[in-house]
Amino acid sequence: MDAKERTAVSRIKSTALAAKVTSATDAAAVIRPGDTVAISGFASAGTPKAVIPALAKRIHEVRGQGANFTINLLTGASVSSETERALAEVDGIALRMPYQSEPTARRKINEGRMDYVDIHLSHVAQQVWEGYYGNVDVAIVEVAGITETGDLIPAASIGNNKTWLDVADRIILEVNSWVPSAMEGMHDVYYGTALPPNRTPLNITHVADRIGQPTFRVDPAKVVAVVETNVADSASTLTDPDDVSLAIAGHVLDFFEHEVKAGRLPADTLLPLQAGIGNVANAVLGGLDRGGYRNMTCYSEVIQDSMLRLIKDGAVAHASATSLALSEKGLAELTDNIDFYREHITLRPQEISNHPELVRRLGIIAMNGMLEADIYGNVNSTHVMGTKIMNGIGGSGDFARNGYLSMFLSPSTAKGGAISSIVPMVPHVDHTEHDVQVLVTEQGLADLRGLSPRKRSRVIVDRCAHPDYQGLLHDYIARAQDQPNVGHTPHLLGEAFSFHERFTTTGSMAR
Ligand code: 0RQ
Repeated sequence: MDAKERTAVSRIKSTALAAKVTSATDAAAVIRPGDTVAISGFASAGTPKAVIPALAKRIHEVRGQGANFTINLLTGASVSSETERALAEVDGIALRMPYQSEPTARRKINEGRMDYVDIHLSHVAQQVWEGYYGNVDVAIVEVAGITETGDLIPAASIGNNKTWLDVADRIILEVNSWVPSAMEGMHDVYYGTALPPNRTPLNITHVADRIGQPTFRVDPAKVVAVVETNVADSASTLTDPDDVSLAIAGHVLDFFEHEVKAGRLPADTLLPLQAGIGNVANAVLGGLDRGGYRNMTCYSEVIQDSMLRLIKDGAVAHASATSLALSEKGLAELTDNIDFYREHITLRPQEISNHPELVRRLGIIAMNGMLEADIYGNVNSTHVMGTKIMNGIGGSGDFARNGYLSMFLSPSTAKGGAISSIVPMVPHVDHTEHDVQVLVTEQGLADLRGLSPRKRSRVIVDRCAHPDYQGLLHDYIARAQDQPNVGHTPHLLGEAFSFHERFTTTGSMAR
């Protein structure tokens, strides 16, 4: 098929780019050992489907011949597990940035076999433009189509794609005809971001405001290959809310009612919501229709299934994010009703969806997950026992630091009750006590606003710690406060981490 024939039958309407259609294997061949490769993908949506598996195969073959072949991999956030695993299994990644959640990659990072740089998602574009990661050699970006003039219609996530297309030397496009073409128009790609000292204000004062254009620009001269695919995004897995997540959601909803009564949140609409990814966040959002709220908004980085239902019911008027991280059921709901959802959803580059200026201006209610919090409100979201990375900070810091309300949610225990999520001192700090206003577990909600450290410690243990651990924690607080030269934030520094050691030696912190 020549380029002209192809534009008639495929989603590639530009003859110049249709002439560059090739196989995934040939496209992968343009990637060289040592290259920095920036790919599309944010949560489960928009990861390139064909070229990375072909690259992993090539790396495996090259390894078999005794040569080394690694790349540095930059993404939006986590990408589909299959993709991350394919490269990690062949030891193909030398450096990874910024967020991952795939077990093989996680193991290699924790074994010291893969470098990992964990940064705020809103920082990625700026740091790459500034050259912190060196030259970006190749970008592989999934799109939904190419227009006659050569502009690119984004797929189900935007992430850092605009930046990758701007900065990469060589570009591979994957045109995925599985993405509903009616998604066109849902995206708002902003081209005005500049580096200091030339940065100007972002003109978004309401969640639905648009400041950009629906497509990406690309320099056709940089496009070295175009690959056609027809593959579904891997679906996010969601389980039905369990008793713990429902209890957490219940405390959050009671708190919202309380804040409305106190005149600190608008009665009908609250303020724009941001919720992390996962079952707890999904349960909290899913429970919101209980409150009778109408025309709420959401300014977040991912849209999960529960958001679609809230939009359909009229509880949410508009949701802005950078990715549609939906389950199989959610994907079907979206694609079956895409004309409706296009009017209520805006997808933006992640430096805009997570922008501190906008999070502060819009007055976001930020709700994120955590591994553990300490008795003063410092939060560890990323490092188990202070050393082993779980996923990464993701966008949680972008929202928590700048939100109108900053909430962290978690079950009160992990590993079947063997670990307390409330500890004397977190062994790794992602969110400091200054950025954490509310902690919630299934046990209750601790409102830390306006409280001194000593008062915070009592409220956190009384409201959020599991009863099995309350005695131990109160004992710690009492002994810490009962020292000479006790200080503003009492601690028994020699003992603070034995809470964790107790777990490693006995198998349970409760024993
Ligand atoms: O591991 O499944 O092997 O048992 O951590 O814990 O309770 O299922 O909760 O899925 O919401 O994840 C902080 C990791 C929570 C997540 C974190 C173990 C636990 C389980 C997961 P198993 P849960 P979640 C938007 C915002 C940072 C990024 C962020 C996260 C596993 O919320 O990555 O917020 N946050 N992004 O057993 C040892 C503890 C533990 C523990 C839990 N105290 N000690 N293990 N676990 N607590 C999203 C994006 O940016 C894309």
